[in-house]
Amino acid sequence: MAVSPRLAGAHGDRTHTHNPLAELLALGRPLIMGILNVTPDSFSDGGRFLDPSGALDHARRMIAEGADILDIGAESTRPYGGAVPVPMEEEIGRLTPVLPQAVALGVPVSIDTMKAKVADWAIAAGAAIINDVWGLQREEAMARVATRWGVPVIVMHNREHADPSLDIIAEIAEFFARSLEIAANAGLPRQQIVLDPGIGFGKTPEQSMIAIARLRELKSFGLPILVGASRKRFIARISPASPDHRLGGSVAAHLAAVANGAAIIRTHDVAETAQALRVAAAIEAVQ
Ligand code: HH2
Repeated sequence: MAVSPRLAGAHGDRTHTHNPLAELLALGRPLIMGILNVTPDSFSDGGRFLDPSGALDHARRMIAEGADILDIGAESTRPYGGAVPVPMEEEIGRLTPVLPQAVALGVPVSIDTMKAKVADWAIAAGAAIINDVWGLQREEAMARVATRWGVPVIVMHNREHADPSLDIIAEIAEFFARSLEIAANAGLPRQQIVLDPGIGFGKTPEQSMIAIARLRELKSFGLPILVGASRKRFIARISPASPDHRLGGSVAAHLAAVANGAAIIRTHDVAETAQALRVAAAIEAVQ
């Protein structure tokens, strides 16, 4: 269901007046965030939506298929390394012909960026959510940008290198606690935060699976949880397949995540994910 994104102007005097994410979460069903990568090098769809009209067609298709939120990124994070850093001007240059037009489609847009200045630009252009794959811990200014605009932030767990000896749930919980402290110090209300265990980021394939299997333990923060397992490599460890052929594994992982308390699913494959979530919910409802 589309909830009209608010329109804020330049920051300072005019900030977001309501939180469209909170409205969506209040629907009481898992939400779907559709991925729109305007990058040449994303791990599964790099280069496919660099052309702005192709990107917007894809955005429209995802909304028609049931996306509640669009997550737009213009710099690959390549969870398994090899991402090419993109200068801020280039990241904004890729977003300029796509993001404002995507906002006009009527579902909340989240900006997937590690740079506070890009987040600031994107919110001024109409984005309603910040998605930070370094959980406010890479750039100090990120939390301040979110506070100034009054927008929600997705705080994702990340680390430079996987360490198989770690209790990954304890590590993620410690990371979240640090992010929440940063948010509090910046004056960002706790209820504006969504937590994400960061499937595939700084984790062994087994740790990615543990993060989904023990997701409930992260509910102790009392905040909504987002899971993005779409096409990720741990799937191929169990059932070898190229990223384009990991739909079954992605759906299985996302159903497990929702069963364990995830409120938002970040996916490349909106139609199939929406169908799977609806069928799982319908079966649950007739018990
Ligand atoms: N995964 C990716 C990117 N951003 N954001 C959140 N909150 N959670 C995730 O799991 C997540 C994310 C990686 O996937 P993708 O966007 O397809 O690849 P790339 O970063 O190479 O563009």
